[in-house]
Amino acid sequence: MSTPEWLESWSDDDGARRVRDLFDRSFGPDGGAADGVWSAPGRVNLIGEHTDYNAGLCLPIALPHRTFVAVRLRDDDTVRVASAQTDAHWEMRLSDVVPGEVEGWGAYVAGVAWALQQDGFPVRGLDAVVDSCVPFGASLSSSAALECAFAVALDDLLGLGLGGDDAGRVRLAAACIRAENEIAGAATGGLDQAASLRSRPGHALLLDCRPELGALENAAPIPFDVAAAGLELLVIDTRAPHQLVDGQYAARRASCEEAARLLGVPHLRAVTPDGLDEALATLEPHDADGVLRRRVRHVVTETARTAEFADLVRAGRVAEVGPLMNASHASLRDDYEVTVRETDLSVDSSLAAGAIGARMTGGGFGGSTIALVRADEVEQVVAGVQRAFEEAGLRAPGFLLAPPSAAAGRTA
Ligand code: GAF
Repeated sequence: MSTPEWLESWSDDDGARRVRDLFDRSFGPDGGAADGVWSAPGRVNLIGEHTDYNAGLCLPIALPHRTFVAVRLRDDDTVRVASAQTDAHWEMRLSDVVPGEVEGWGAYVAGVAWALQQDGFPVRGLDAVVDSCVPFGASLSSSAALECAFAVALDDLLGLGLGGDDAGRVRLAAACIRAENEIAGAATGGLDQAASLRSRPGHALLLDCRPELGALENAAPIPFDVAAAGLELLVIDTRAPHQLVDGQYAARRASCEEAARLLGVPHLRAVTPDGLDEALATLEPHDADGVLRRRVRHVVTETARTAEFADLVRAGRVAEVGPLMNASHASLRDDYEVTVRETDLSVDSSLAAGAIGARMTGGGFGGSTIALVRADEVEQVVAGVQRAFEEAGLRAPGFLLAPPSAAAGRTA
């Protein structure tokens, strides 16, 4: 069997050095060094999947893997960005940034500047570079990490005063969500941006996405000390290519909105577990193939599982969450239909090799899974997954460990 590949995170010093060097190579000759370095983490969601846009509960943690940006403000409104991951510079004037008109990965950067400008802040152009150890296309929120790193950079450089407390960070998260929805054109909910901007080291963040809740009522940090329980959270990047991600994600969201409309409720959070059977019966005449009912069953049961998971963690009973993780994966596989062969195999082989719980994380259609594993069994689980992928003739997965880490902020 080949040696497992570990996807290491970078230290702050290493990340800062990389982007400062890249900045000097890309823009230095034009006018000096970057004004500073900022970074933002990717995330894994412990449980509560496809619930954020249904006003439900989710429970992410920030990863130690971060996206680093070095930024220098300009006097005009041009945004120029270079990335270690691609040769081509991305450039656009802020005045040309409008929904539907921005192509390429720079949309995540210019979109944040645009959204802050829409909020009335005096945003200017910038020269910037990006480098990242957040795996791309792995459902670990590399896009949110990019947006959030720029959000804290602009906040700092323009003196907006939002990054210093949670209420301000909620506004930065809202700008990042607008950038993603309106400029990058991905109809995602707010889970990823909240995780990247509002997480705390050593904690999971219980997000309650009901729109009627005030910014400070909708998130509660919960101590999540897996190490104290003798456990590790293992993340497995299955490297499954994303298939039709945008269309499929938008289709799931549209089904939920259609079901809520048929049920006469503002969102599916309004359907409680006690009211689920009645809601399914109401949908039946409109739902010949059963798709709407499966989607609703996932959303309602997933929020209930998330509440139970959070209660167990709060009670210091983290070692008992395994069955909830497994039930979440089964629901995402059978009712929400967002898993693929690789994520199912990763979960099944993690459990067969001794994990106490496992599930896909993020939007699905490929991407990563997580497994809660006894600390002295990590190697055994990694070997079991690696072997299962080899035997199935699949590309080797990547592995990382995920202690709950810090939110976005200034790095240097
Ligand atoms: C993606 C989206 F960006 C989030 O908003 C969330 O819906 C998640 O999929 C599924 O829980 O990460």
